[in-house]
Amino acid sequence: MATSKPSALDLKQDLKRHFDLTLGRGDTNYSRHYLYQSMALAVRDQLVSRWRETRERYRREEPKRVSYLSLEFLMGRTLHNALANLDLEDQARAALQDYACDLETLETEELDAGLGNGGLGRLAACFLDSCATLEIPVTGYGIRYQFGMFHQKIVDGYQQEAPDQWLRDGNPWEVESPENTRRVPFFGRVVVEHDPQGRECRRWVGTEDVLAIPYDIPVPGYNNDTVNTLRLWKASATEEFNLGEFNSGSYTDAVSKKTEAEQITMVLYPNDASEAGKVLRLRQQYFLASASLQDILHRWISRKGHDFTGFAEKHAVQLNDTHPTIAVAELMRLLMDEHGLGWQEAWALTESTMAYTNHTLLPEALETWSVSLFEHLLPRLLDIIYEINARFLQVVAQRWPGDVDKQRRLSIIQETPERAVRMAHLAIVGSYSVNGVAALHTDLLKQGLFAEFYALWPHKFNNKTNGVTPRRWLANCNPGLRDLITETIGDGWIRDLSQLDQLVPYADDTAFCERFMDVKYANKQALATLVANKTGIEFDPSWMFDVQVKRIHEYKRQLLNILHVISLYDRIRKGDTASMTPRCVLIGGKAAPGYVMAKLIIKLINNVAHTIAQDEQANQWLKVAFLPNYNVSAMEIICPGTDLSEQISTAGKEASGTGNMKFMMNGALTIGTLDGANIEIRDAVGADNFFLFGLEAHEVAQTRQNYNPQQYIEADPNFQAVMHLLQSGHFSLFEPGIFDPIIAALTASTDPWMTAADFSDYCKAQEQAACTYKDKTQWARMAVLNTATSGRFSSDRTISEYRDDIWYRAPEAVRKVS
Ligand code: DL6
Repeated sequence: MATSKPSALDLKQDLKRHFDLTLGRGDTNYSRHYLYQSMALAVRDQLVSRWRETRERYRREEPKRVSYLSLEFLMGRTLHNALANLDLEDQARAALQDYACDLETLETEELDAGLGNGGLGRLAACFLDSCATLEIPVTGYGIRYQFGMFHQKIVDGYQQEAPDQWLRDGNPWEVESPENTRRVPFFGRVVVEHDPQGRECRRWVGTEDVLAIPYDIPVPGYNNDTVNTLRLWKASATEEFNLGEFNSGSYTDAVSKKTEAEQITMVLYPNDASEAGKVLRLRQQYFLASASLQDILHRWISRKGHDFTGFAEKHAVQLNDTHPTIAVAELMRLLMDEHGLGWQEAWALTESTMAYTNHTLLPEALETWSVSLFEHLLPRLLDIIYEINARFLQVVAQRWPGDVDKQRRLSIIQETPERAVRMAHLAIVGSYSVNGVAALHTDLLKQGLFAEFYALWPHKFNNKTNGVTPRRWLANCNPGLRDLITETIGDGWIRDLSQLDQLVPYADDTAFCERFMDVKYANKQALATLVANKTGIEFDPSWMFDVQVKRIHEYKRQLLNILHVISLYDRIRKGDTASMTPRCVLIGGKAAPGYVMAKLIIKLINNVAHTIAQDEQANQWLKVAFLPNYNVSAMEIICPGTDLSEQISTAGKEASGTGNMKFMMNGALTIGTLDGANIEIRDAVGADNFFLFGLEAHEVAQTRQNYNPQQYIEADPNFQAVMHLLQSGHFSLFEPGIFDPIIAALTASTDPWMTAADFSDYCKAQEQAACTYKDKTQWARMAVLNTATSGRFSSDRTISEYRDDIWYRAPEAVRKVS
């Protein structure tokens, strides 16, 4: 039965009750912060009954359940999304009337839930929205990091990191669920015993356990009554452990053990540069996998007992990258050691339950864990991995008899340079489905990184091109465009984004195009305000807004972008402005704290921006800003106000990209390489409406054989001028030589990112974009076409494909592939 919607008066009363009673605030103290908290609680009340009904429905109907295991969920803010999905925006505005505060202002009180690094974590958040909207019973399982993605400050052009205190004022969206606490073992040793039948069995003993306490966050679908759950685990020390230590008089040891246990969920992992960090990271991964699988099994056992027949028909576990892949071995352990199944039965069940998504082609991002670390931290899991590997290598030997090299390459255990567990291999061996996240990416996995696995099990491999939720990334963040689209084609597109194709004819409708660009102009004003507030740089909304926001990484080539900016600056200084289009360049993103080169690139961007800001002549044509602390909330202002979207990674390196899709939906044109989902974006919008440049993935590989960056510099006077400015210290007058490492990397024949190879072609494509921008009619047409053809990039489409091809694939097919 559908839950009734509250009136404005109901919501107002709930708001007041929470303000007065739950939070105990008085009439004279209408601080915005407490008002936000009260509104969040009032809206949560509305979610709670739907949430309970959804859980009851799932219990009654027993549909197949999907568990989405991810070390990252980059949720951003919740209030606006919840109001929009519940269709309560008008009621909330009315309820606020007495408090002299508008909804938009109130929403800025909420701190972003930044429990992710970038695309992978944000994808998980978009997927949760789509699953609830499509009414698929999916539970997200993750970690409740006390400190999420660090807060980035820019001081003298350098990135500085500060802790992200997102839980400082509590989190009104979460509900602690202590009755579902699970116990996760670590350390200890494995002993061999014999059961009454004399069969050998192995037991993990002497473990130091940590409690996993769940905090549940409701995930509402769009305008339906489904509310799914995101369950985040917090680590806590066990009571007995503390008592034991206290009784033996070791108060300080007890406290330090407690702190050690609780450190597991203290901080989102920023990089894996240090050994100490590695231990913590593996502990996080196992903690998440074990607690979540125990949760899933507990639900099964409480209904069906220890008969696991049909378990795989009722459960799928999607592994978001290799991070939670230890789940393959942990499910085996739980089924065998805790629930008495034999190896064959446990394995059949495991490999028809697990599905793995790969998100990267970068070899350095493929996780391995040293065997010695495993032995110390998770000895029983290592035991099981060895057994999985031994059985798997028999399959390899049968398929390729005598090919020892192949066995070595495919083995889950790598022997050199140190013995280590290859998590991607464990994921592929233990899963019935392996998918990439864009067509090119999946092809490259099949032809390159995982070619031998593909030869062995072609049926496991499939592509699921990423998508983003059109609620957050169009309807909610761009109300002007939402209203224009809805007025033109109705509001069906919010649930079915393919309907945007009805806008295609409007690309030739002058009045529509004018309104479309009026909305864009207003969004550019909002973006200019954000940039001015955060950086002091004034952007002119009538200029072209050229934007690159994403993690700072050499493969994403923010360096290429800033080299082009330097070339424009050089032209202005030389007076070559006759054909120039004024532009505002915005770059934003965080570098991993230990990634020295990425941090130096941020410094270069800031120094170039500063030099240009000081130059009156340059300022007539060019503004450059680096936006500090780029996050989800900032993107909600940035993507509606962007004209030109920079997607300029070295071809073959970006698995998919999702920012590219957000920009496209909001009517930005892309300048990009044939990489990741850019290829599919260009196919959808048409080559004429995309500014393409650069080497293709296969050309990158060929060019690398004999790469000579100097040759590209010498062939292009523009490039020479840029290098001259850089080398002369023009952007580092007070810190001579600081950019030498960048110059060295750019000019090295070993540069994996091939920046020099693409520079000239990139500048040509930029020139083409600048010329096109001058033709307002043409630009508007292309912008409308980008929005109109973006339907494919909805995460609803992506999730429908996961549902049909992976999660709800017929059980026979599942059995066949396993
Ligand atoms: O699939 C989501 C997202 C892709 O869009 C990006 O292209 C890809 O870089 C990112 N991958 C990761 C994983 N680790 N690394 N590197 O974040 O996934």
